Amino acid sequence: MNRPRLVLLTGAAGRIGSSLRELLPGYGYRLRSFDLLPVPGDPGAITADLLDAGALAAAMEGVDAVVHLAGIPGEAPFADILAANIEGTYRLYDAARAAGVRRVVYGSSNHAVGFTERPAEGGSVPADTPQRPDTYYGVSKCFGENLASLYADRHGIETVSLRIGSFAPAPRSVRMLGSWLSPGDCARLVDAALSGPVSGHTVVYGISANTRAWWDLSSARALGYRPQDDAEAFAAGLLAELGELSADDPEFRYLGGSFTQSGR
Ligand code: 15L
Repeated sequence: MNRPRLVLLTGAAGRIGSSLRELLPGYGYRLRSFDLLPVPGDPGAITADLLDAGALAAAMEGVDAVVHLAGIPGEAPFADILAANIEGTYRLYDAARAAGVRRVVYGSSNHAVGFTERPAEGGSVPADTPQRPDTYYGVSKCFGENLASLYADRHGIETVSLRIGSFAPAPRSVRMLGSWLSPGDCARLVDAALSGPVSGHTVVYGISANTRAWWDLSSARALGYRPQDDAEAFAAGLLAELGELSADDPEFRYLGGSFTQSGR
């Protein structure tokens, strides 16, 4: 698909949203920001809750595609996850359907498959591995992926679920030597998800070209994603400071790392 002209960005005031507001216009997109919180430096931003049907319908007017990042970004009480992530994502997809939006890029997370165990040396986890959430947060991301699939099959909305790893300017932990997503690669990934060839619902991992990665990037590469960063550049310094992970450490053993220990 050609690059969409006007893109609605939900969660625009968040960490990833703020980075995309800076970088995506360089790819030729015009952004309309939407967030519960004011978006600094963006006078056109819509400050509203996803559950505000009128505000959401107005936000969708004239939009070619949506990048949906709004929601609680980690584990929280189930009632909060239910409203912000589950009900909020349903409202988002249904407003996109009503407005005739052609493509949605959904900010999923590695925590949709967080209890997946590390494969044998040299193996990688494919994007079509069964869902295996590690938290209520992960369950909400599974819901979002499944809703994306329903809206693709029932309503023909092209949709890409990004199972984002660890978005940060630089890796800060040994786990992040595999799971890191740099800001530059995040923008490259979202550009590929907005403009690459998609039919129906596609799931991809959102990580950089990390030497130590064990999540398979082939479905992301099929969209045209060409990551340019590698956490290996930080490995010597981080390992000297923190040491290697032991094989029974959840950060080593499970895709979702320490999230698998939430609530214990
Ligand atoms: C996520 O989904 C979170 O939003 C983020 O804060 C990190 O914890 C990240 O996953 C991760 O797995 O590192």
